[in-house]
Amino acid sequence: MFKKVLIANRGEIALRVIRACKELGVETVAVYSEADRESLHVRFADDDVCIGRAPSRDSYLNIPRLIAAAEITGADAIHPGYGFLAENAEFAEKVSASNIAFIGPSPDQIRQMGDKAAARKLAKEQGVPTVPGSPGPVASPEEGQQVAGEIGFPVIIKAAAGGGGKGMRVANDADQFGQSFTLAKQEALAAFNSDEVYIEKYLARPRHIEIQIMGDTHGKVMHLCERDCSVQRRHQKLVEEAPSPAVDQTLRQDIGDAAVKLAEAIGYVGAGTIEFLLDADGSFYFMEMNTRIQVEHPVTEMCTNFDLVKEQISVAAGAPLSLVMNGHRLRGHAIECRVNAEDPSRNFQPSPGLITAYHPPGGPGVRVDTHIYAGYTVPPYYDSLLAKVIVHGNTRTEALARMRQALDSFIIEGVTTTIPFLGRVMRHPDFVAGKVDTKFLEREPHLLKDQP
Ligand code: MV4
Repeated sequence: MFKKVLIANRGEIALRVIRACKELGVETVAVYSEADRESLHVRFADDDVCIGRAPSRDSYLNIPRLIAAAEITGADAIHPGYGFLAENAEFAEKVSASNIAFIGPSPDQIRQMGDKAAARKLAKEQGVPTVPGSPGPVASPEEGQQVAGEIGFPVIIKAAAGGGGKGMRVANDADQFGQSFTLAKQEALAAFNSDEVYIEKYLARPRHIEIQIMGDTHGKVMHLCERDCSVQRRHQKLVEEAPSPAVDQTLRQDIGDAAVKLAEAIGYVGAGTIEFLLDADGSFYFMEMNTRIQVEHPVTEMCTNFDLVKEQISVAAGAPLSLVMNGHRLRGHAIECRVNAEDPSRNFQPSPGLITAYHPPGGPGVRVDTHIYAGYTVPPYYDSLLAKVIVHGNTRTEALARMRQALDSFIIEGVTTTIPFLGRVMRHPDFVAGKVDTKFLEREPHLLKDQP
């Protein structure tokens, strides 16, 4: 096992990783920017290093400083968390080249899945269902028109280096295609420094279903059920749950097997997520793979009774997947709501500032992953996630009642939060019925307003 782990991150995920390390008896190093001096991750870690000014490119994204911080403090491993450098192959490479273990997959695995067109090709070769579309990147608008003509409109043009929705354009007909193609290429070049794009048939109202997988260095890969993340706004997930109300045991086995097959094909090591689109007729299609621990991992932890972050660390240290994990069984239902310092009625405008009062919800089956406290100032430089409320119940109905109760008794004053909005989502008949898709919030704009 490692002796000392440096956490190359901040906020709630830094605290989450520190907790896992403490349980494993591993020492921890926090890194922080000048804006994060008062942060709890600094207080809870055994050692801490200031790595630069507030903007992330000067601190949490500065590779040489992170590696220097690990060397100075004698850390033998780095956990990247999510966001920042978590899926940066060059970072993973430089960490390893400095004789420090990267807690995550190999640089090659990160690269293979970072190229979304290549990942799609690999999925297809492995017999994992993909949406009908171009076999690889599409070079010219003429070639694109031909592919679109074959699969039929509407089509979606996606950036090969993309993911998470950037550089994506829908074309409804042949007339629109040329412009959409050009715009997708421009957006892709600006965002990812690569204008490579590929084309898929556009599904109108899919659900977002993702499979949690975990692989070890001994060639074993397993999956830990799906998460349903269909409630999103502009590709930001707002609510996640496990298991999905739209997935039965047969479908779960089929999607899970597909995910494991793809991960095995690249000898995947560590925690990963394979994203699928689920169509109304029950067909599922590979979308992309994320090679990191995700924000929404706690819903999987709650319904499998299994610690994914501890497993990430022990697998990175060379341990085989634990027996506990192999014996895991689904129990009950878990839901997560992301609480952000944002104003839903003002286009989710960020609301940084001083937290003047704070009281978290509690009770059976209620978990709050957060880094905030009364007197903490939410800095304007980073994402606006304040807390994740995760509930577990024996049934989805029980979990839903727990979530409503938890949100209603969550006090955060001083900044505007998404708590009242989340409460309305938890009471919406379509959400209660489990009948949501990725267009849910577009159809229900009144949910964004306090006075409906
Ligand atoms: C799609 C799609 C419909 N058809 N692909 C959005 C994020 C990126 N990873 C892929 N995305 C989509 N790909 C086909 N062929 C619809 C989306 C999409 C979406 C997917 C998951 C969750 C929310 C979404 C919101 C809008 C569009």
